[in-house]
Amino acid sequence: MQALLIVDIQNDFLPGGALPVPRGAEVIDPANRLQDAFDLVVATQDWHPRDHGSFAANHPGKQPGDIIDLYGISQVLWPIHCVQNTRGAAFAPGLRMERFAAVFRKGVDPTVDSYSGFFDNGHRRSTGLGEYLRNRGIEEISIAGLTTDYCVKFSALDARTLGFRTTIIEDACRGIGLHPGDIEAAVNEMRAAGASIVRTGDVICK
Ligand code: VGL
Ligand code: ZN
Repeated sequence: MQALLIVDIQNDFLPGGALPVPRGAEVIDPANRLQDAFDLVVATQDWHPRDHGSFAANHPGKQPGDIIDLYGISQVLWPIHCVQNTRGAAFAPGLRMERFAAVFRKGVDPTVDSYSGFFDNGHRRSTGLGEYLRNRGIEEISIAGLTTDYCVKFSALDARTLGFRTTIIEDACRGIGLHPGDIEAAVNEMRAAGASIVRTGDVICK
């Protein structure tokens, strides 16, 4: 049984949003077309309280891109984004949602960020995603969405650690690229962890 994991295709990560990902909107079409090739479709949603510790605005004197120690974990600071129940946190208009069997929200705890859809960055709390997929007989997870160098990457690494076969559909993902080379390095890291890197055309016959 194979699942498609759609990561954080939300307004704030698209052009015009609070933390826009270059060419982020280009993932919507492949994410839509991929869904029917899978037994199960699940999504993650970045879902922060307004006082979240990953927001630069909550640390006087700090700017987005700065790195701080957040309760013992290194944290990149971001613009305020994906605040619960705001338009920025909503899924992109145009994203097919009728096949979403479940949505896993993450980044809810103000004291710790959660790039992975499976665990917070301290690996202390599970979102329930791994157990959910395991209980439904899923052995392989394919990932599409945002962002290649953060939430896609950390979700893929956790999927590998949990023992799932893991595939990244590279053209259905886009990265932030805070520093030159970040996106390529993320792809290499996922590959080194045992993830397969494929393209949409390898998954669906058009
Ligand atoms: C993400 C930065 C902050 C992501 C979420 O979805 O990759 N990146 N929050
Ligand atoms: Zn976030």
